[in-house]
Amino acid sequence: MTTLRVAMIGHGFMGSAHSVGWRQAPRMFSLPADVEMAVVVGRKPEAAAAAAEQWGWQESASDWREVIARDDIDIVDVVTPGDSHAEIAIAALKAGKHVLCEKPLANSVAEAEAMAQAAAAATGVRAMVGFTYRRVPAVTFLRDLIAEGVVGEIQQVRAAYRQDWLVDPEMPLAWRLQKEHAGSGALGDIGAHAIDTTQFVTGLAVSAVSGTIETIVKQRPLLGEGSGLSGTAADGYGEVTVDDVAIFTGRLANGALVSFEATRFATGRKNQLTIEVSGTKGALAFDLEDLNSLQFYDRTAPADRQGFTKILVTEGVHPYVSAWWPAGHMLGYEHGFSHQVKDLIEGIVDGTDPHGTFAEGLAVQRVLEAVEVSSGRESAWVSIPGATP
Ligand code: SOE
Repeated sequence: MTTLRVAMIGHGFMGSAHSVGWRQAPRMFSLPADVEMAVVVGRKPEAAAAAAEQWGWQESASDWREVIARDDIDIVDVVTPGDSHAEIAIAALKAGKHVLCEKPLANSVAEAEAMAQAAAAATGVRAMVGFTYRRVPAVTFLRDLIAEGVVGEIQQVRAAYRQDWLVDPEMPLAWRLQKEHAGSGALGDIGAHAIDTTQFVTGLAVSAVSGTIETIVKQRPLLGEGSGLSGTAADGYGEVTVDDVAIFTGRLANGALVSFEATRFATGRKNQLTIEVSGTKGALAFDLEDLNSLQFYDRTAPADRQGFTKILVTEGVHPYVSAWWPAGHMLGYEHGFSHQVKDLIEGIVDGTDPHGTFAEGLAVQRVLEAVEVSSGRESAWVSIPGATP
């Protein structure tokens, strides 16, 4: 059997989640290749060495260019902040490596276009963007049910990704709050998931948007220790240069409307991605805070038996589930990362692109940019006489 050796560039929160995927997938699924966690790369040698030790990477390194040039590396997994995705992913593709890149694909449409072109030009090489929630069994199953026609013609969608970690004004200015590193704020970080999940489950592209993005807390303490979502504050304040909240309307290719929301200010909502797809024959709803189930409403059921019912997506017949525990045993946040690895390894061995292609990442990037353009236009707002502040 072939052995595929992986280099992971970056080792923050997403690096930990991806490491769990690389470690678990070969143990839980019968993969068509052996996978070796070869090297983890980070700018600070000590921190990279600690990540290697914690997750079981064979070695650590500090120069991603040197690692990409190595002949004994087959797959490059990019889990750095968005500002380096394009440079690393394109270099890896040109070096003939398969690439898994965290979402959003890039920080701009121009970068995402270059990445999609590099992926298309790289023969015999697979490229995948890490829209992990596609591979939560309930989300994959929701997609399958829609494709089977259980909701009929899609007439309306509601998609929201809501967190509350920025409600505290003393939460420090981590890279996710700086445009030069993150590209955008709630919009790109979590709105990208809401957009991608909508396009994935409906099979329909978002063709137009109209919306508003807003920064609620405009200055925050500078970051001291740590990074990402769990840093501590240092002395002094700095400017938040990305949005905290994005609320927008989208139109799907079939004409249906979508209400989108992406926020880090939904007090009490910790990590809630919800989607509800309403159609002529029924409706399906998913909530990440209850990720082992779906809600299904069947309009064709007898009138005296109608109402949303809960489907437990925990059985061997459901996507990905049979590889894990006996039926009925729950899965969690981290399992999607193993499913992503499984599909990528199968795609590499079969020579087919697993879904979540760079072209799909580019499509999401175009929607993100369109929301920002729309938000900059005052004409999106029509004032109500007598109610204007
Ligand atoms: C932080 O907002 C974050 O970790 C996102 O970056 C992830 O994509 C999402 O899975 C959870 O929240």
